[in-house]
Amino acid sequence: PITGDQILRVGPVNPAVAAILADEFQATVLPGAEERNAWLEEHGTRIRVAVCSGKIGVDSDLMKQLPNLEAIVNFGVGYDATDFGQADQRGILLSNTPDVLTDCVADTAMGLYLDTLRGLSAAERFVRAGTWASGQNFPLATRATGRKVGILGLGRIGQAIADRLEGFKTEIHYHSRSQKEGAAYQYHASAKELAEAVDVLIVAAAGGPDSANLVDASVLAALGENGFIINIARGSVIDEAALVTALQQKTIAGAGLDVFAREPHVPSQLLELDNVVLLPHLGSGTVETRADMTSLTIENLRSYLKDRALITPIS
Ligand code: 8YV
Repeated sequence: PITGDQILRVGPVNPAVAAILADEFQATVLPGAEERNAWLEEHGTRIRVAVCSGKIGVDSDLMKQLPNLEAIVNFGVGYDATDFGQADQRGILLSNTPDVLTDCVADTAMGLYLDTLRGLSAAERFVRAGTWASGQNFPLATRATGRKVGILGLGRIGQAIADRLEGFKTEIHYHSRSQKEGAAYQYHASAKELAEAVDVLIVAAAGGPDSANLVDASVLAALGENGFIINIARGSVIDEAALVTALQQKTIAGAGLDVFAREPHVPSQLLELDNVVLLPHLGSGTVETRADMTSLTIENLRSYLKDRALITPIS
C-alpha cells in the first residue's frame, strides 16, 4: 500500500483538499522554498504520488527530484503548471478535474462578455463615485447581442460558451488545434484569421507550451479597433505586453480578463483603463463547483491508491 509519507502535497491547494489530505491520508506537505532542496534530497525518493493545483504544479525541477513518482493528481482542469512532457516520458500518470467546472467557467466568460461590451463595471464605478448623481450621463456602450464571436479553443469550455452565446443571437466562429467534426460554426485555420472575422475573440484554449502567445500583436491587430478580447483560459495564451499596448493605444476596443501571465500580478497600466474588466482568476470559483472539484480530486487519489488507476486521466 501507498502510505501518507509517500503522498506529497505540492503548494497551497484548496483548503478542503488540504484538510482531507491531512486528516484522511496523513499526506506529507512539501516544505517552502528555503528548506525544499534539502528536504527533497533526503525524502524525495520515497514520494510516489503528488497532489497539486493548476496554479502551483509539479514543475520540471521538482519532478526530477521525485525519481519514484508514479502519479500526479491535479486540482483544476488546467495542468500547465506541471511538466506534462516529462511526466509522459517517465510514464507518470496525471489526472485533472474536467467537466465539473465547465459551466461555471463558461458563465464567467459570459459575465465578462456582457460586462466588457456594455461597460457594466465601469458604469457601476460611475454610480458609486457620484458621477451620475452629479448630472452626467454614462457614455454609450457596444451592443452585445447579434455580434460575430470567435472562440479560440473549442474544447469542453469553448463549447459551453458557444451554447450560451447562441442565446445572444451571435454568429459563432472558431479556431482549434483541429477542425471539429459536426461543429456548426465557421472554422478558421489560424488565430489571426479568426480574429479578422469577428467582433469579439474569446480565449478558451488550454495553456502550456503549445498555446504560449498564440494571441500575439498580429492577432490583436487583426481583431482591430472595434474588437474586444475575453480571456478565461490562461494568461500565457496572450502576449500580455502586446495586449497592454493595444489597449493603451486603442488599437483594440477593450478586454475582459480573468487570467494573467504572472498571477496575482496585473499589469499596472490596465488598472488605469476603463475599457478593461479585471477579475482575480475566479472562473471556477463557486461553492458548488469547488466542492465538485474537491470530490473529483480526492476520488482520483483514492482510486490510484486502491487500483493504481486514475478516474479522469489526461490521455
Ligand atoms: C482553478 C483553473 O481555480 O481549473 C483550472 O484550470 O484555472 C481553476 O479552476 C485553479 O487551477 C486551481 O488551482
